Amino acid sequence: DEVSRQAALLRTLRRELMVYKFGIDELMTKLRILSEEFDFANQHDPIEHLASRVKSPEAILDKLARKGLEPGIESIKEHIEDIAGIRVVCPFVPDVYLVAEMLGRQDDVEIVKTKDYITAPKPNGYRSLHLIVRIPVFLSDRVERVKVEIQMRTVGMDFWAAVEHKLFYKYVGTAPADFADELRAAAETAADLDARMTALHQRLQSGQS
Ligand code: 0O2
Repeated sequence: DEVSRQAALLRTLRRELMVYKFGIDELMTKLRILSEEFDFANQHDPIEHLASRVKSPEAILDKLARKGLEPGIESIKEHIEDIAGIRVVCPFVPDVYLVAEMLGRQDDVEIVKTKDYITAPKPNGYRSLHLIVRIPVFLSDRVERVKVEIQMRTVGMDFWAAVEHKLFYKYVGTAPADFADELRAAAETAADLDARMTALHQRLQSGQS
């Protein structure tokens, strides 16, 4: 019946999720190496901090339902692209593109999809560069290529996204109309701050003061 089918799917999912965690482990090592080595070579660390998470089975099933898809392991693997998620927070906007480029140059990293919400912010003001990458994970008896979503943004964008997520992202019902305007204006203030900090950084780097 429906209940035992759901329980069986959750069991399969928990086993599969382990491999997604390994995908995260592989990519986190790559990102840490880029951070440390770029800093050594250029006296600038392009990564402020890193975070990661594997989406919970419950959240995966919720997202599947939101997309109107039938529950099943194949459908999950195909349609839920952020089961494994990494967040890369950078000091400056150019660092976001630099890290994305350095990662994309690696032979074993396949960039499946890029969504540039920095160049084209979402209507609510959300900014980030999203990459869906595929990375091989070498298991005892096979190689699995797992998809990982990497969200890359500046500290300013991260501040806005973290607070907005708490307030509204999964808000059910309609928030007052001026909330949306206020939120978008706040995102623009954060972007302005990013631009000012980037300009200061570039002046320092070019030796002017
Ligand atoms: P959660 O709770 O963060 O995990 P797709 O995956 O391409 O079918 P989706 O999910 O709309 O469609 O893709 P998109 O736009 O790339 O967004 C994926 C993730 O980006 C979201 O995951 C959020 O983490 C983040 N995100 C996207 N838009 C916003 C936003 O407006 N505000 C904030 N704070 N975060 C956002 P989840 O699973 O939707 O949510």
